Amino acid sequence: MLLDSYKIAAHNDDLLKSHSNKLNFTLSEIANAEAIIQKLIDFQIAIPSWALGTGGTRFGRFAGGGEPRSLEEKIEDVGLLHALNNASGAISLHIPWDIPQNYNEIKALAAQHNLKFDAVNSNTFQDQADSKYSYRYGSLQNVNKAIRKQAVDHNIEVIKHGIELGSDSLTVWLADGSNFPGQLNFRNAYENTLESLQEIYEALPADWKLFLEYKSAEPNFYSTTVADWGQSYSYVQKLGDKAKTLVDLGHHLPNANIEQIVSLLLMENKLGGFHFNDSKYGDDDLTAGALKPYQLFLIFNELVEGMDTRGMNHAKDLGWMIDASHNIKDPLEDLLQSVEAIMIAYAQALSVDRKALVQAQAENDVVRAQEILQNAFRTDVRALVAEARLRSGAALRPVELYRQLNVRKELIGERGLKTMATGL
Ligand code: AOS
Ligand code: ZN
Ligand code: ZN
Ligand code: ZN
Repeated sequence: MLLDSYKIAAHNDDLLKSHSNKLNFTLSEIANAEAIIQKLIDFQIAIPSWALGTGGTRFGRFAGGGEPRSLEEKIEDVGLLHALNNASGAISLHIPWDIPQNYNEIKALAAQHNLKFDAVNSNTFQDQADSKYSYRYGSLQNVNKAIRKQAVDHNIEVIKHGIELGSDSLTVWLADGSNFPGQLNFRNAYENTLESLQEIYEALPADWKLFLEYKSAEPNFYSTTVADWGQSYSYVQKLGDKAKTLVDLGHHLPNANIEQIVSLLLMENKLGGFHFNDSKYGDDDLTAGALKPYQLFLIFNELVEGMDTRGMNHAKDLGWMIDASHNIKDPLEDLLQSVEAIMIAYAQALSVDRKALVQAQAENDVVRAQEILQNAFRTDVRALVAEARLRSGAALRPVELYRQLNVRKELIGERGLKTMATGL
């Protein structure tokens, strides 16, 4: 299904008056509001192909209706999101869940929806039907060289798909680790992983990046071979300039200071990008900003400060992606909410009175520093985010319009009630 731009315009017309009132008030509150709106228009967040279907847990999965059944339908779903918010202009594929059959057709379909291909993801955490060896005891870390080679070859295969589609980064997330003390020799596991990553790194085109994601636990519960930012940093440091660390917000031990990690990685020029989501306990993959919006704001505060200091391009120099999916909400509504929360945090961070903050820090004025940050966090910037959408032809209220247009019902009509997206 394609969204009629006329319907978006009609929706905006209906809301225009109340929007203008809010916007005018916000403009009077925030000094650099115009610059913020422009940055929001440019900002895009990639949608992971695996978030378009209802996620499950190890206990079960409750599929929603009208889920995409093919790569083509996943692209159409992201196209819908992008039409509604003009901020989801890229899709991230996971191989082999999303193997393209015909590159030209897939590229043409994506172009029709104004979508680019973000990072391609490899999968060595599941055994594939046609693979010779099992990853039961790990992939890039495996004690068996032949198994490591199979995993390396898969990653190189993924890079090739990415090249065909015009992607320019590979995200590697490893489930590798151990479940019991004594199962692994940590040093050997590290060295094997490093050697395998080096082989993958050598296959990267010159203008590509390799993102190495870390995760504290799950599916292994005693050790993970790339368990935290320091371990990822140690690998990417050895690999070379094209290798960077990827921060998934749900992959930390409880109460980790993620904003400080982000600041340090950025300073070291080793921050690759993000998998945004929210969590209370672990890798919960809940909607971004659903639980800890202040943390999300503080992360963006470090990003804006660090990127501006380094003269980086906010829209292009990091990989912005969502990695969220769970088994309750309509996935498309959930993704619209995540994008909105990320844009709000970004806009708030852009509105921080940075000069005043620098001064407060220099004077050790702790109270003032907190006032400055919380003032930005508590100022309602939703009208700026909505204005960015309005100016780029998207909807003032994406979730509301999605419901008004009965998009899910239409999708169920097209695809059926009992569909199951490929993925987890
Ligand atoms: C897994 O926990 C990671 O977040 C990865 O990014 C993974 O590839 C993705 O979530 C799909 O399972
Ligand atoms: Zn992730
Ligand atoms: Zn995860
Ligand atoms: Zn996650």
